[in-house]
Amino acid sequence: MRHCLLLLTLWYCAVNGLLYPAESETRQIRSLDGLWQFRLDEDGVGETEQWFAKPNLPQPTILMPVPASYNDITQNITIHRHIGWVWYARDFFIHNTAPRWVLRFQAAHYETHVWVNGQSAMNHSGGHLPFEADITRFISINESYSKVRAVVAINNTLTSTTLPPGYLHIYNPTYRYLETPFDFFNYAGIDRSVILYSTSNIYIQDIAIDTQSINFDNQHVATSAILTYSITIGGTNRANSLRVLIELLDANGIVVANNTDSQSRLVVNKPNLWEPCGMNHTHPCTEESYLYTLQVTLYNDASSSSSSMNVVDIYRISHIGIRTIRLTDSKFLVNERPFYFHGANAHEDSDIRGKGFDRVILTKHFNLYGWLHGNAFRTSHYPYADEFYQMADRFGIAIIGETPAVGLSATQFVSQATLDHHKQVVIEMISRDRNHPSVLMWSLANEPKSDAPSAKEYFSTLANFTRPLAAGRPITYVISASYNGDQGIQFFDMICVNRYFGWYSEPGRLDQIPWLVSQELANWRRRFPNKPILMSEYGADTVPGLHNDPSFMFTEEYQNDFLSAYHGSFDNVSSIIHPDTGYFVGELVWNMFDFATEQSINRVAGLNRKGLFTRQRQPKAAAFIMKNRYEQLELIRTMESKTIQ
Ligand code: BDP
Repeated sequence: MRHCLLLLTLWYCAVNGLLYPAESETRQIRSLDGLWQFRLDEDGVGETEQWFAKPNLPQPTILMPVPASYNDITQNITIHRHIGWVWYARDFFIHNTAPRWVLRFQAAHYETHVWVNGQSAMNHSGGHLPFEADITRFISINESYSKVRAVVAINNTLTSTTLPPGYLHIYNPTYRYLETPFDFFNYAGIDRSVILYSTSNIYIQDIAIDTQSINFDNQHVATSAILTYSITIGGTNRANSLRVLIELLDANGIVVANNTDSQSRLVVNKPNLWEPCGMNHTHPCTEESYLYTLQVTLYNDASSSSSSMNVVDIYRISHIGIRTIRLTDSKFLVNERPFYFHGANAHEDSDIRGKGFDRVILTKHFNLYGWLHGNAFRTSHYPYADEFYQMADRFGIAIIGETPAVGLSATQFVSQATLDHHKQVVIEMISRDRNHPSVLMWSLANEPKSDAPSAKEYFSTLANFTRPLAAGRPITYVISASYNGDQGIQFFDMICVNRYFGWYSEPGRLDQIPWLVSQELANWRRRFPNKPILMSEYGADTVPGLHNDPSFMFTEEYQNDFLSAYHGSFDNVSSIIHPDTGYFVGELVWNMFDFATEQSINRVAGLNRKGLFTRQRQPKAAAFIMKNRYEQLELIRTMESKTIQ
């Protein structure tokens, strides 16, 4: 993927959306998660010594669970803070029951090289996004089975052109320290699942869907919707006589629309719409959203016979939501109704696993979201595992999908290599996530130094590049610069600002917060009267169990008072409380959970403690304050003017 020529990337990589591996009548799936052989390569000699070609990695090796970040699995500080190459290896068998086998990594951080049976199979640069390769050529297809050895080398060193960037310092003579200009620990390794799946020789390679057209009657009931779609077929020996059938199934499995063109439209009468939970008159955040399934069947003859004998491939997307998105100068409309984002951002982060994907953590995350009545979060500060988006589709949680471009400074804005890589990541992220109804907006960066003069051209170029790919979503980036200093947001659709009044500025001065927040929002509004505004981060570090009355910084009382101090100013300009004059479309607390960072004098025991919940997912007092607020926000009917107590 990384080596796509840039001129070709728009076409080549955009069509290779890397469909989520799904089992079907024609596809087998096999998890390669489990314990792999693992070792550090502190001298960086593994590739020269061809460790990939040996039957075992050189000793000493240890067992490493996949998926997981390797950093916190042992008691060894050297592994915890290792910088450079590590190696993973495992053997497995492929039974010769399909003509094509694909090895897929849901993500690995950061630079990854993969060998299969001693031969180079794929390289990928960047964490947080999947990559895969057809490995059929490395296995013996004439036998009934093949023994396969997969060897993976991963380097977590960040540079000025990686996303996120990092800066390696080497002190006398070989002490290595990686400076990371962002506030989360640089966890590394095979942190998402490894999957082996099969397809036929000719196969459904990509599906792109757009549900941006719905007709409403005068009671605002949807009378019909148009889904446009495009199917890409992969494989070399293409027969001329391929035929494709696209069917949309409702939640009961009944076909409600179909088509036989590979690029066309489906018309759905009286559609059930997807909406974020708690929005207007729809389901509360504890109930599921309405989802359709798109079923694509590829036949190997042009006759109209749909016999299963002729089926070459079947792929289903089971999270199709019908909804529209539109921005006005003061509102974020979903299905032509004002939507107000409320919730807490998070990190992929938990005890022991680091950034390792874990279904227990995932499910707890969404259960807590339902409990909290949150209806939105940003995938700060990188694309999350696919499964988060699938759950968000299901429970009606809105997602702002973010690239890993956190910590960009003037150095990056003048680097063509950074811009090229940023574009590549945008393509990979949008190709992977565009079919999720929950994704309502793309954030292309977090807190870049956007008041640097060179930010103007960088973000203008990036916005122009992204807009045609954005699949109907608005684009933004998240700002820490001042309203009059920022150079780049003029090229984007929405203003998302992070502010820490009463914490990083005016520490301890809770009484100043309401005025500062109101001023801040009004200033942005004056400069950009045509763009809705959202507060994408606000929060205070809180040590659970620490109390002081009157409230002092770091206590649970302070977190309560701090968050509450922002809310009156939000409500004064809220687009749902004041439908005629409001322009403020959402509030996202920083953070849902305490999370790991580098050790520093600001981070007690290496944690950012701004969570509403601890890292073990237990509530601090502020979680109850926020639950109460979100329950009340959920009750607001947009046509009525209300204030929140
Ligand atoms: C914000 C950053 C976020 C940090 C947060 C903090 O966007 O990544 O974790 O500050 O310091 O500026 O808590």
